[in-house]
Amino acid sequence: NGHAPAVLWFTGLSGSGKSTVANAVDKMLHDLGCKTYVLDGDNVRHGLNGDLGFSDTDRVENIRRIGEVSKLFVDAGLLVSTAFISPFVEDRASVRAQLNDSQYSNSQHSNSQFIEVYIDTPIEVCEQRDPKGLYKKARAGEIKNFTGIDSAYEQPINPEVHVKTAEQSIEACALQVVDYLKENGYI
Ligand code: GGZ
Repeated sequence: NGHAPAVLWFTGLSGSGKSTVANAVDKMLHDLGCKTYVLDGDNVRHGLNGDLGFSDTDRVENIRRIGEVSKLFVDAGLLVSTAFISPFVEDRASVRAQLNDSQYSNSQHSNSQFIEVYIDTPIEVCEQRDPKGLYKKARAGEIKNFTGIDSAYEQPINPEVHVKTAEQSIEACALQVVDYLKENGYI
């Protein structure tokens, strides 16, 4: 039941499907016998990061802390999936560097411990889905600094996995991630 530990770092807009795909991947990995965990808004933004909002500064700190927590789980040997917008290229690069710098001391595996998964869903589709009515509120000016409306989302430049949820099923999206792990010797 060996697998190489790593973080699957899902990034994308609100409503893009990050949590949905991350949870589907997590279930598939769990069924394959991997030790896994999912970090998302529900278990991090309400607890550890309950003091943070959505200013650029707070988002940077949000991602920094999630990077540190991910590293602990990876050190413990898990395949961790994180599902946060993580809108800034620089912050994702920092987490990547942080994970890959520490890997040789703590792991017998040579694979990269940071796998960027871009959940690439057009904003029009996210806005149409609007599961929590947040886009509507942002358009009405009731929520400020909303990603994609009046706060930036910087697309990944060279993600390890590029997933298009508007074009295929959740199952197919999740399989795309699991296949990447298989093809690259993680599982
Ligand atoms: C973006 C916001 C905002 C603003 C509240 N901008 O669809 P959701 O509801 O469940 O996911 C969004 C979540 C984003 O939190 P993250 O921790 O992933 O963001 S970041 O990585 O940028 O720190 C959305 C909700 O919180 N939400 N206000 N202004 N999303």
